[in-house]
Amino acid sequence: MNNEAKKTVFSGVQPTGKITLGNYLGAIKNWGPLQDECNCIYCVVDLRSITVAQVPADLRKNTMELLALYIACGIDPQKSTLFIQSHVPQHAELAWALDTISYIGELNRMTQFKEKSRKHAENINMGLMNYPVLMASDILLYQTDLVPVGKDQIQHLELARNLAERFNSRYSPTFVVPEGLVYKQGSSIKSLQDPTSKMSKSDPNDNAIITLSDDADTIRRKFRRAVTDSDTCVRFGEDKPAISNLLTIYSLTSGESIADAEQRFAGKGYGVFKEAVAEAVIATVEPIQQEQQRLLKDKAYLESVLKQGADTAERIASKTLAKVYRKIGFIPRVR
Ligand code: AQP
Repeated sequence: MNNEAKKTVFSGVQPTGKITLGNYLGAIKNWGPLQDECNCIYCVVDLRSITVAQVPADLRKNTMELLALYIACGIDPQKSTLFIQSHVPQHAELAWALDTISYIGELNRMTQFKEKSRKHAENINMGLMNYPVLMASDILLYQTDLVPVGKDQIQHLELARNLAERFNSRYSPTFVVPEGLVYKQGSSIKSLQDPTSKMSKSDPNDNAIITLSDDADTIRRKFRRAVTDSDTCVRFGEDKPAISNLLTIYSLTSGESIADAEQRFAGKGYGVFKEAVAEAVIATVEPIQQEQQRLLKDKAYLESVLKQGADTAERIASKTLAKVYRKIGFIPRVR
């Protein structure tokens, strides 16, 4: 397929801490397989991360680790565009223009804004409220067709679609209206300590999350401590949120279907099942960790990926932004 006929895919993860199994199974794992049939653009979303206070040295470290992780998870810089959001200034510039067509009421209603405001009551900043507009800017700048996301981001994607349509109807067709790509399995991996809430990097309870940098013993210990449901049956179902979550994790990491796993663990009890989940996760993350560590030692290579990615991204982004500015009525700068 030539590049023109391919759909454009955009997605990203914030370098806000240790990347979780939720980020991996709900997002990054799905990115690699799209590379051959789509034009894929994957971003380390650092501008967004500062809506919650970050320690500068940690942010730098997390950003490079996340880039290396993308590649270790199978994103090939020769096939996909990989870059850091703050390297392409058009993201912030388009966000400003989109801000002027976003309503305070619609941003105020965002579930994640409400949740993060509760969690960070001491720092309810404008960026926290505005961040879905920045996310819309990320997506719309690349004339994105498809956005692979976990369930928690659907509401933000809906805003991106609304803003695209609003701008298109106020001026004239400018943006592609993006579609979400939410996978049936893994789009909402839950906390190991509370299966009613999602697994999140920023969860203060370390036992609630598996991170992609956890070693084998830590992973075994966390699954051993994972909460379970009241009976002892390994079965998927709405009445069994904890075991359903573990079954989903097992299925996505072992490749076995949930129905087969239910049969395999029938009558075996939770202990045996949890051990198997841990081993399947370890077998998935260990090769990724090794490759990530190898890449992190090759700073020159990572920098070359970033340079090439930012150049490609900026070329596309500046074209879209120029079009937006023209439609709004801004006078182009004379060069
Ligand atoms: N638990 C999850 N299950 C499935 N998908 C998930 N994602 C996040 N958590 C889960 C998906 O990962 C992508 C990147 O997310 P992000 O870093 O941009 O922000 P987030 O959704 O806020 O992720 P976290 O881990 O919860 O970060 P913090 O704690 O910093 O807020 C998205 O596609 C998301 O859907």
